[in-house]
Amino acid sequence: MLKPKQQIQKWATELDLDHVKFTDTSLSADGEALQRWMDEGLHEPLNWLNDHGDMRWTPSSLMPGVETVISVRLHYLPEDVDLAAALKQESRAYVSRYALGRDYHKVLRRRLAKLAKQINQAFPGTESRALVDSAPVLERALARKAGHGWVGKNTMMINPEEGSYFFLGEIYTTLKIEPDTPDDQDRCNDCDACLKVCPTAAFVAPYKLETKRCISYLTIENDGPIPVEFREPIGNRVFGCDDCQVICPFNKYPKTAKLDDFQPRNNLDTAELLDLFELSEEEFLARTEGSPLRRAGYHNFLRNVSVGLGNSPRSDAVINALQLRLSENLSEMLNEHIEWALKRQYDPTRRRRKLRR
Ligand code: B12
Ligand code: SF4
Ligand code: SF4
Repeated sequence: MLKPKQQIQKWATELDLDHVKFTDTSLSADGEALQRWMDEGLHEPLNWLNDHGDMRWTPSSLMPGVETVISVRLHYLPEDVDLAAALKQESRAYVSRYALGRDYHKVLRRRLAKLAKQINQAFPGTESRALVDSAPVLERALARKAGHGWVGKNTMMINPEEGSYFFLGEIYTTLKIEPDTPDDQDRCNDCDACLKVCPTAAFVAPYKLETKRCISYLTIENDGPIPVEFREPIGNRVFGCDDCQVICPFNKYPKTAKLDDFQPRNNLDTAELLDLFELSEEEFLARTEGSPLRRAGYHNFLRNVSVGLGNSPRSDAVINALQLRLSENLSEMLNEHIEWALKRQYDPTRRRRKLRR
């Protein structure tokens, strides 16, 4: 049999995971950085980030006896999908490139659970647990220590050769394995392209993101109205945002997804805003089966598309569709976004605006 590290890497390759690396569990400096970020309130309104005390940066609080963290990278960018071009077609909906195919939680969790089981069986007396976004884990800090790359000014984990379009996942194990060497040299140097491109000015400083301004938060996690100041800058982004990755020079030739699961489904890469806005709840559920878009929920999704329509070129078809939805009176929150969009459609002087700090 191969040595444990090589054996685990072999199994991971058989499971189509892109890269697997190993680290120990000491994260105290990162814990302090996270605490400072939260002390400044930059995590709000995601208050659950602060729910588990030091568990997020102390793996042994989550799983007693853990010796090694196996950090896994899974690339998701579909081949042949356009990036910046889709944002310029204002009648089209832009769905973040990670969300065009199947929900990564399922895709990655299934593979990690299988890998954890293989480890448990091959090394009796050890315990291994698969984690994907489901537990309080500091994924990027672990990935950096394990040698996947560095955390850029856009706060993304970036690999110098393969870019940043990947998900992270982990296995905590009581099996002791020699840690890999970090390769976390900061290669951002004097570049600040990501900080400048952000449509909602979400970076308070390099390496520091203010959650409540990020379009990813505003269109996915946010369960209430989208503050008016962000609606124009959101443009046609109806689910998530990729701008601070698309502009990054390390994503010029990014590694793309091996797995078919991440290929666009139900034409989400080419959908028109109007088509999405006209979906009934049943059609929305059918069209987003197994997709991360389900996470937003029907009403919040229509809220996002209303904002997109308010920013799209003036058209009678758009105005009619907005008026029809308004007459359905689905919710006060949605009505207010539709009224905003109608006002924008009727305003001949409107422009696309980017926020600045
Ligand atoms: C909360 C969250 C968000 C929030 C806040 C984002 C943020 N920048 O923190 C929102 C909703 C805005 C968000 C957006 C997105 N997210 Co998100 N998100 C998370 C989540 C659940 C927690 C992140 C977290 O703890 N943030 C707090 C900050 C402070 O911690 P951190 O980013 O890990 O930074 C650490 C290091 O940078 C380091 N550090 C920073 N400064 C310093 C200074 C010193 C001195 C030291 C020693 C260390 C240090 O310490 C920090 C704490 O350890 C993770 C999953 C997870 N459990 O980790 C996914 C995760 C980070 N998200 C991910 C993705 C894909 C996205 C989006 C691209 C989705 C999209 N397309 O719309 C955007 C990207 C926006 C962006 N530029 O970050 C991926 C990132 C993969 C990658 N290549 O980096 C993750 C890892 C999910 C996954 N399993 O793959 N996300
Ligand atoms: S994902 Fe978009 S909104 Fe969020 S920080 Fe990056 S560029 Fe800004
Ligand atoms: S765009 Fe420039 S500053 Fe931002 S993460 Fe990439 S290299 Fe770093």
